[in-house]
Amino acid sequence: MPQPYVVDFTPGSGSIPPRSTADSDAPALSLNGTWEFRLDHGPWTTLPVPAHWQLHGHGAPAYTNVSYPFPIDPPHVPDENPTGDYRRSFDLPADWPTAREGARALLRFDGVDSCFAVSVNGTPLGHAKGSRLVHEFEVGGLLRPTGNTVEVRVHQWSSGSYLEDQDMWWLSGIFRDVTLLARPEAALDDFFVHAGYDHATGAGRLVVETAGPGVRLSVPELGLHDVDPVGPHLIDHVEPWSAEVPRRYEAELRGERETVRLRIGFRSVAVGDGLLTVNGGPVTLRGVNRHEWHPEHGRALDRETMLADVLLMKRHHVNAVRTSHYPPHPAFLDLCDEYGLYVVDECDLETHGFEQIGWRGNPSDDPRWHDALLDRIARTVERDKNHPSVLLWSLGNESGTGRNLEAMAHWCRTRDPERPIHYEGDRDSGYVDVYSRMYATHEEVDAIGRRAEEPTGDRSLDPHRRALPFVLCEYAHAMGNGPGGLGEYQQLIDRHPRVQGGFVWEWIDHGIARTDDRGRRWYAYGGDFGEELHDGNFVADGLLFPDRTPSPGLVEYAKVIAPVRLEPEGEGKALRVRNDYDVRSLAHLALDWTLERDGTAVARGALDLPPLEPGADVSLPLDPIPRPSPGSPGSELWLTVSARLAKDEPWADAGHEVAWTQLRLDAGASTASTASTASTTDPAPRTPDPDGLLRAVADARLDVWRAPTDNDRGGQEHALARVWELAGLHRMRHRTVDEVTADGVRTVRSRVAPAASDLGLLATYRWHAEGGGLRLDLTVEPDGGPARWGDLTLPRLGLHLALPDTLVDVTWFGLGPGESYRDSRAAARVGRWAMPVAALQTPYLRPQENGNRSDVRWAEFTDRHGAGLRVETCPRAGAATGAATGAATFDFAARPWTNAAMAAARHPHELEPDGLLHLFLDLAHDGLGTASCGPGALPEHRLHPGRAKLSLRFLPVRAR
Ligand code: IPT
Repeated sequence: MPQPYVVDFTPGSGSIPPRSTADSDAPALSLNGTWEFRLDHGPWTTLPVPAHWQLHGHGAPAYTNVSYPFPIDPPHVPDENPTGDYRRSFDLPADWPTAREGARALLRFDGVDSCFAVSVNGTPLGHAKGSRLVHEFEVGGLLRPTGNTVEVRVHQWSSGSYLEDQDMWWLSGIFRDVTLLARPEAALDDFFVHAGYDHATGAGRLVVETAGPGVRLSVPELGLHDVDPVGPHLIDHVEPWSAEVPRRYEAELRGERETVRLRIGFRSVAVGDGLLTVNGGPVTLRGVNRHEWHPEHGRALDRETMLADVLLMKRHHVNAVRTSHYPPHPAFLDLCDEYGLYVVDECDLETHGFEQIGWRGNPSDDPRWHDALLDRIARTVERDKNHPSVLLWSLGNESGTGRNLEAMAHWCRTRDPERPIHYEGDRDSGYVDVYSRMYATHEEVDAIGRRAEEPTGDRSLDPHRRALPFVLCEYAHAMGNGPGGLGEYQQLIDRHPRVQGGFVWEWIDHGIARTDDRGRRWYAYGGDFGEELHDGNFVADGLLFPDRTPSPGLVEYAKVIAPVRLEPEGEGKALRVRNDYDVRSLAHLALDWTLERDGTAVARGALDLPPLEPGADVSLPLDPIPRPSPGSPGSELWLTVSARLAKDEPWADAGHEVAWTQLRLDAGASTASTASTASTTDPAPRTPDPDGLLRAVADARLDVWRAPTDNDRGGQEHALARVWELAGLHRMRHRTVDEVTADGVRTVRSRVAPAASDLGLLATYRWHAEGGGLRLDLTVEPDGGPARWGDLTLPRLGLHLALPDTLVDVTWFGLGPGESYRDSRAAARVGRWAMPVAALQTPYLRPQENGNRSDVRWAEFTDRHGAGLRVETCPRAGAATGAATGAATFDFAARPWTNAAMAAARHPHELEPDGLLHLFLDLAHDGLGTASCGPGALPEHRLHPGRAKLSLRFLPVRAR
């Protein structure tokens, strides 16, 4: 039987009421470090604090998304309830104020998962639940100068676990800081800074509520010296705080025995006239959902990791964070204040698993849980109320609806009327100030933008909800390859003032770092620890890989949300520049340009950029840029214009690129290259034998399948991957219909089709010698016409070639340098790129289609001597133009394993090169979409079979 406190409905007992974090000069003693530890009354050992015991060899991590990993039997938990005993001793520093001097002391826990009891020197202090919430206990009278002992008993499961069903690893222990805080007599225990900004007058209004008597406030920069904190202090002119210009004023609150340092940001948040405004102006949230994650330390993050997140966000133009789904480590909010990020601070609350039983018994609507829920929101708001970065309070995530949520909203509104309230789970939005949805389709977002959405369930709430501003608290599920369709969401955000942006799900893959017996590092996901119930790699759905390398999805997002738009106009004679910042002018940016002939820079320069105000745009003539004489036929001249930081910013160095665009200056010329770089000066070919290569080329076969992406696998029984598999697209057979050679042209007609189906594609390959190599003209058409295929799309349409694996490098002219797909290619730019084949691969945590390069004019695959194969597009006599699949460019991917091997592997390190270089030369792909959680690819990005043509020339490349 568990101790009663583990499974009662209370939030705990014995702790002091929640209060603000403070940067105080009162003595503090960190109790982080090595503690004695034992699990389940086993032998004593040691464990670091902060940490999760499962990541230090005690028990194992487990991942479930929605499902509770224990029976839904609230408030009870199973008998198997891992319990960790922690203890350590400590001495007080010499200058520690003694209880005789009237000083108190508090023992502060910033995060303990999920329930704990604490005692000092043998005296119990109390117990608490609320894993990501602060709990502080009075210990003053119990302390002695030396030889103090603190003991903490932590339970993995508790009644609190029912309130903490977030989509993440179940990890236990003291995972945030433990600190002993001296509290002098008449301490400044709590304070509430209200620093409003009046955008009409530019004035600031400052009120600081404090608990202690005789407290004085100083804000030297504003001429306030030792004033009564409550004021109100009206300051004629202040510079407001915003994510774009996070201006803060240094201040001090001075009590008799304690001084607290404040950094005040003046800003006002409001919802009015259907818009969410900061400092009087509407904001566009370019956000991400951030779970705290480190591949080795789980949710025990150090400041460097938090800073790394903030810097990466700022460098990728992210301006808002939803702290999904719990208050973050307090230091993270300091960084958001300092560097400038808007925060939706979310309460540590999720009861999602109740959805699986029709929300029966949901704590959100059960009066027995009232106090626990109210305690959670109070701990959230009280701790974080003094951060200018916090714009909205969020009641929690996926907790259904109910009276307790309503009571939380009411409490919040009373305690802090200056911040609007967010909660997505109550669709009717009766007690919130912002209408929020997750994974809404483009169509629905458009309807909401027009205020033409479906009415509320309870019709009486409709006028309220319809008048609210809208945010997508989650969208564009960044799982695996994708998300597709970001650009189209951004167009809706740009078009509709009501749609004030969104938060991509999510910031980082929660992969757990492991090393295999060959010393290779890999990242574990659900199921890798033998969990009986788990949700696989659904925990790996971030814009960053676990090691914080940006994924192609983040690079795409950065391009799509760039706060400056550069658009060529007037047939390339001018450039339209638009300032999409909310408050910042463009004075901090500089424009430069580069002219490239076939990917090689031929000229560079700078352009004057006027300091445009937010929302303003201007057309800049491009005449200062020289137009070199036309190149050889088929060559391409591209202009790239970039807006870069003119000076260092706290989050990036001068020169950091904020926005860019490209335009072709000799447009109209054929995109096909005839100027082969294939050198013919060296008559003695080195490896590989060029004729052998051309023979391998001649075995090229039509290929339509791709290793399913996580998005292809999404959507359960309607998952595309399943539909394609049922149709047999992964097991196409080839039947040669006929083969004729006439006038030097070998024509092979083939029918490509899966077993047990009468669906098929007719492929006609026409091969002939041309320019020292081989030319292929391929035509594909659906047997019996496209109608036979109904709704069925093709994963991709192209060729598969098996080449020797001695080809290890690739150089190409086309979109790059990263991968791109038809609905995720905004970030790719035209250029000449080179990298090893290994670097073409994107290591999604579960192997899947990746690494595609689009709009390629030519590509060379070479061995370490520089010899190999060149593939180029070539003009097709009487080529049909205009058809989506009749393009004069191709896509390619190259990898040392097959698509089937990729689809079968569970982790990238399991993939073994099979001795060949598999080259995929494609006409088109089905879009990526975001169906792993959300809508699939938009109709215009689907690949329906139709008549398609591809003309390629294959040439040997000889070693230089
Ligand atoms: C949504 C959750 O809010 C989030 O925590 C995460 O699980 C996400 O999905 C998917 O990764 S809930 C979903 C049922 C829409």
